[in-house]
Amino acid sequence: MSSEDEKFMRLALELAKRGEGWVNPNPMVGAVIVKDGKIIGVGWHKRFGDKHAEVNAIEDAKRKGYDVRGATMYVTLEPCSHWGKQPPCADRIIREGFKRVVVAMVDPNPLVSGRGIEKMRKAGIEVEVGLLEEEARKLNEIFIKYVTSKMPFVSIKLALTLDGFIATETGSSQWITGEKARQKVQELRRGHMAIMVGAGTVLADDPRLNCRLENCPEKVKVILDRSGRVANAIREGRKFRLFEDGRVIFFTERPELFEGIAEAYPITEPKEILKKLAELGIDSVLIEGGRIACQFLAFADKFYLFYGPKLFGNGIKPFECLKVQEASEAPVVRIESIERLGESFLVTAYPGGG
Ligand code: AOF
Ligand code: ZN
Repeated sequence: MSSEDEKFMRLALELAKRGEGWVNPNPMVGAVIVKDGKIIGVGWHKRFGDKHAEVNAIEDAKRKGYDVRGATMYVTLEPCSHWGKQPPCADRIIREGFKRVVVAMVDPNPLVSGRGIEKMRKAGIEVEVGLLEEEARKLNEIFIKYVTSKMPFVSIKLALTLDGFIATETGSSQWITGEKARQKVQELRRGHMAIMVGAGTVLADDPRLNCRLENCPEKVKVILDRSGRVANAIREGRKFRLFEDGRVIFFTERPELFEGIAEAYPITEPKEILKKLAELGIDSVLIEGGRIACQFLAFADKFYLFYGPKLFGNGIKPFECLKVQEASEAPVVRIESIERLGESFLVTAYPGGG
């Protein structure tokens, strides 16, 4: 594959990213159609349930008056072969007479996984697979986890002092990181369907837990409230900003307290909570409550650790539940990147060493 191929696939990946937040729990997909070295159509998946990227690109080319017969399609995910909310793209590509299709990655969806590629090859289309695969897999890490395991992708976000505290002894934490870091959190929220915190955070900070960027869909707000403290506070007349938009879901031992207030499930075990969220069609959870992070550590797929330029000396530690005694037995993470954000910095990491 040539550097030209790579250039078109990079564009397809960029286009795919425009669907971030809007397409979940489906994948972000981008497609570019090239004929005689010229881009004649582009498309991406815009919204869950809507037309797929491939079809949007074909329609774009036609709208501009081009004939796609004999063209090449660059697509970030294998074209689908099944009937879902949309008809199979592989069939459409065959019908339209494409000569060549370059695919970044095989669709991990068990309903497709190779069948789209096979169909197109059988019809005589030249199909190449694996161009910028690593980038494509990273782009859709949430989709891959969800569609293969039926569990949501779990990200743990923490705002830490330089000496590793998420709050002082008295519970004060506003603010540890600066404005730029908090802006970045908004971007993380865009990519995740749900934001999760504990009742303590709701009572102490009254967070909105929404995404305030332009072009950002509403979030599902998940609150862990074992004893129903938020419900009691509401009955006593307190108002919380998280109810201003989006769907709110409580996990509690006292669902009856939430009657007439919000959706509530009598589940408190972390794994069961995640299973329930997956069942509700939620593919990703950004855990923002530092105090609940440790309970979900075993299920974490990614860490976003924001460090602010402060020292608390003592206070609340996020992973105290670990109680590591032997340094050699500590869980290890693989640091993916370190990004400076004004006076703060962000460490992005995946669990596990290597
Ligand atoms: C998308 N957008 O651009 C592509 C997808 O229910 P459906 O018909 O929307 O099918 C969803 C599946 O189709 C999805 O899980 C993935 O396997 C495949 N490709 N999906 O939402 C797209 N190309
Ligand atoms: Zn499709």
